[in-house]
Amino acid sequence: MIPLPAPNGIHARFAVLAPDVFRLRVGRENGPATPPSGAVVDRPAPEVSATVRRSRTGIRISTASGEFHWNGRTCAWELMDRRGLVAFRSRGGSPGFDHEGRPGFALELADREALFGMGEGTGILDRRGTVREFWNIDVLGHAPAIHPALSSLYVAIPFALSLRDGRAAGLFWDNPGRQRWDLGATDPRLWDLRAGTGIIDLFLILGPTVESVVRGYSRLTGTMPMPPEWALGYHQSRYSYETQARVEAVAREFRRRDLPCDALYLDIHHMDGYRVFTVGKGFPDLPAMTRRLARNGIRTVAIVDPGVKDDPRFPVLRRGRRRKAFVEAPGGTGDHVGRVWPGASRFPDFLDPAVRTWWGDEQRALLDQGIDGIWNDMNEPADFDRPDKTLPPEARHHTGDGVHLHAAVHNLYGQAMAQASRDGLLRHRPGQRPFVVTRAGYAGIQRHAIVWTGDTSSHWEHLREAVPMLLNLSLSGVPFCGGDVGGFLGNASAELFVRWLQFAAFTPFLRNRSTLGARDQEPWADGPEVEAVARETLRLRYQLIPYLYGLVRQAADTGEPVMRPLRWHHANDPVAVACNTQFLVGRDLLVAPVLEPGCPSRSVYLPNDVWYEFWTGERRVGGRPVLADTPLDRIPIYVRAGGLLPLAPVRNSTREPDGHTVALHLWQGHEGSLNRYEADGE
Ligand code: NBV
Repeated sequence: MIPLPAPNGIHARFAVLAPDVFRLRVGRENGPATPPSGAVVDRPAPEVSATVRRSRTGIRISTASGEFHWNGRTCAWELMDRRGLVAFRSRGGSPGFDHEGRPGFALELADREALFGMGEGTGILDRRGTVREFWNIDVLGHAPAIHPALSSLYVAIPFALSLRDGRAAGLFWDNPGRQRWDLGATDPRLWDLRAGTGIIDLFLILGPTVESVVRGYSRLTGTMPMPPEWALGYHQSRYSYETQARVEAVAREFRRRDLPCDALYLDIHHMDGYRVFTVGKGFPDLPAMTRRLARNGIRTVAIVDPGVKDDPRFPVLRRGRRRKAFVEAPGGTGDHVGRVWPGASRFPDFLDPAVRTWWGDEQRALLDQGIDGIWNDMNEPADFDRPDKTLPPEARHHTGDGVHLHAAVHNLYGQAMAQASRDGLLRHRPGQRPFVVTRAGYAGIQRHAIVWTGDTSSHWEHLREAVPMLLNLSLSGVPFCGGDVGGFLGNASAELFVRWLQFAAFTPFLRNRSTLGARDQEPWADGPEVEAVARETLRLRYQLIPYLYGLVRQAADTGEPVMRPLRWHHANDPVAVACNTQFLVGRDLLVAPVLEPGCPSRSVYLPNDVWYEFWTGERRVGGRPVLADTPLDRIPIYVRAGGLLPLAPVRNSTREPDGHTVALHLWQGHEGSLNRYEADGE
């Protein structure tokens, strides 16, 4: 790294990681460092040529793609692209440290600059004008309707994609402690970034396109591994299918009604008194159940929560204690004992690589009974008894590189748990792609798990918010994401359920879910009319799997997400930038879900191109809104002229092999291309 001149007491360095990717590190001389987060995947840096010029006041470092200026007296800095246009410019005496040594800095916001990404969050696509905290929390029913000032959810990804005058740039502050970004909420011209601990460690990416920034960020933090193909199927879950008999009855119903379904989920009631990795009396023969489901093409996924019941007779607890596997209480006075579903519980210290291995091996108890995938919940981690609902800030983690206090590494806990789950599956199911779903995560979570967006409520507002939420997650390096169909808490009306399912059919992770005490929400629960619409929707989803699978392959190769904001492919269309209610699936499919009750039609903005209405084949010239009819069985979808859609034939619900026929639908236009990917699915 290149040392930067700095005032006394400040230690600043800069690195050129690629002509358009830079790293700026600013700490206090002898101050505590940020614990390594593991977010940035180490790759041998290619030889990058940069010119360094020093002056009396500072330093200029330039590459073929941009130039960085640093003032050694004030620590002011700016990053410009190759045309000399500013991507980021600091404001005031920043970066710096407050009187308690907490790092922070501020950036100027340009007129009409928009800010995207930042992982999971409520609100609209452009986050400018809001406050975002990065601090994973367990929050029930997450939307402004319930929490007007909600600024944190389960996943923290301190990465923003800024868009000014059509030019994109990215900023990632790698610090897994608490961060607070005021994105022009207090002063509309200022983006203020503060952290509770650690140092300033920024990764800066020059675009100029949204695509190049997301690819650059994905190179830094890694791309998702290929999931098994069944991850793209329809999944059914509820809190809880409490007995084996009920699970088997649900599976039979799917097959009897010829409805596709690839996975059923076991929520916490499958355990013996919520003891992790155990199976309770309600499931007298789990291996026989998973075998029967498998014969019908249905996988079984089990929930795994981190809290280990503090029961001295519980073998998992005993083995964990023998290994000193649990997070320590403040001051190192024994293990921290908190309270989650099992009652008093200890928390595995997933930041310790040896604990991750142990946990991954404990998973064998489930795998041996035919469980196909792992679903990590409560891994923020949630701790019911504490006022802040998580581990004490001074609880102690033993990481690979020493002891760290919880406050400094909080956002890594869920990520490390997902890593333990995935690595364990890789070890114990060699040759099969692991299937792991997580609720919590940090930058880079895509390397370990699929992200689902937690406990929404069955409200129209939450359906509406799901569109920008999944798009921003997708822009934050997490292409494989989805939310509970129908919303989790409360009862979805039949109409809300249908509209949610129609939307989710175009999101990578498609799982229907409802909560304890809510009414049934399987596709047949609302009678034959809704069941028929659900069947058609699911069949369309299964027809699209070859297209989606190709997009997932692309995401695994480059980080380009499956779901993309209109802006992604229509950079010069000013209306497309701000669109919160539509999205693209790949380049060729535009989806305009119905997000309001009782709507016989909705307005759809077609970006500047030529489009075909999917259902009727009608040709439409874009650059203007059109009115789409939206009877209950219709979701407006458009295909770009030149689009190539590989569609699987409508298969029966067990997805039996059909000779691998795929029909290629060509939508007449100037040019098109297709990434076609096939594998055995495993
Ligand atoms: O395990 C129970 C639920 C689960 O169904 C849900 O998906 C999680 O997000 N879990 C939260 C615990 C709390 C439910 C009120």
